[in-house]
Amino acid sequence: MDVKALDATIHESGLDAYIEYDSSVQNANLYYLTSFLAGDPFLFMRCDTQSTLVVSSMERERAARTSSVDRVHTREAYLGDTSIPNREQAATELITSVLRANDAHRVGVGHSFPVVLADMVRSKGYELQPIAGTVEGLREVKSAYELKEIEAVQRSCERALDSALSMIKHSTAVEGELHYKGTALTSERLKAILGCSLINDACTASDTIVSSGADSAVPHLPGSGPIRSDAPVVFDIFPQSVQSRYNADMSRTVVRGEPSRALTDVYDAVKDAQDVAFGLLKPGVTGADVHAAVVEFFEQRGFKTDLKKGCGFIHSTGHGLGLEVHELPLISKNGGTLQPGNVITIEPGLYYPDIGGVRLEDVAVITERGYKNITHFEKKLVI
Ligand SMILES: [Mn+2]
Repeated sequence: MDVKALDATIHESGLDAYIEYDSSVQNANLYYLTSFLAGDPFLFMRCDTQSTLVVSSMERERAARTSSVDRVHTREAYLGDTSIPNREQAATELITSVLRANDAHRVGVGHSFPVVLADMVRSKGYELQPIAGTVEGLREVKSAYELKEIEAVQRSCERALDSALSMIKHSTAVEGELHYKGTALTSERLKAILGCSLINDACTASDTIVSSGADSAVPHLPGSGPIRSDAPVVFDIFPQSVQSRYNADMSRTVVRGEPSRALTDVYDAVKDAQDVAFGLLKPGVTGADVHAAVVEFFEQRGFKTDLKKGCGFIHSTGHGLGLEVHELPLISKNGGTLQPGNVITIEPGLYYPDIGGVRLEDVAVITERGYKNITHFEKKLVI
């Protein structure tokens, strides 16, 4: 991480310091800046090119051992033993004490700094200025460590899907529904299998999508009930490593049985659209260019999009991936310029109520000369 960019923003904005007050489980920027994971809010300050954490005395030793900051201080060192029952009031006392001790009056805050706290700190005579984009910008370019961690989660994601697909491969159709070892195969059962595999790899996944038949035509419907034969089953899995906090993301669409001709055509178009996007990936190209090429490709291939009816290609081509499942850079109408070290998904999809949905999603790393696809899982419609 090149935290100098944050120092430059502080300097250029005429600020004395930058602070965050949050839980780093909730706030990816804060975890990125500190490498300190805590469910309870703590104070981070960047001031005079030094990073400081202020935590409870109970957390001091853990913060000193695990965080990446220059200094770890305790709340008690600033507030003594005084107990302030009101949470916001206690936070305000701490923040203003730390700012006072550092002679900082004009202070930058992250975009999620609580407005209640901002009002209270301002009422004590401090100037707070929201700073959007600097830390997010740092996070766009991954280090070798981050790439390694994302790839590791991606491998776990693939192992999980492999175990779920092997159940589908060993299932038989009974009146239009898949059965595995004598009982109905459901979306819920497949999600449990995916979850178990991921837990075994010290990853967690929430909101996993396993949707079949008509449900698959609604992109983010989580899916429920029996898995249909001769119909699309869309898997979209985005696990997070418990240890590193990095995420993976992968979508596949499969059919057990006989897909309709229309579904096969949709699948081929989505697969080709993904290749169109991959063909463009290199530094200097914008996410908007990549998205526009995919939109145009679908139109030329005869797959119409109707955003009002919600059918066709109705979402963006992809997104950055890291400590959050969706982060910068965007591969959409508003996508900025790609640079080496970006980790992005390429996930075109087509959705029609009468045919079903198809989505294919891989993760690519932008390299000096082009890109590297770090998703190794096969793409095969009929299994
Ligand atoms: Mn995705």
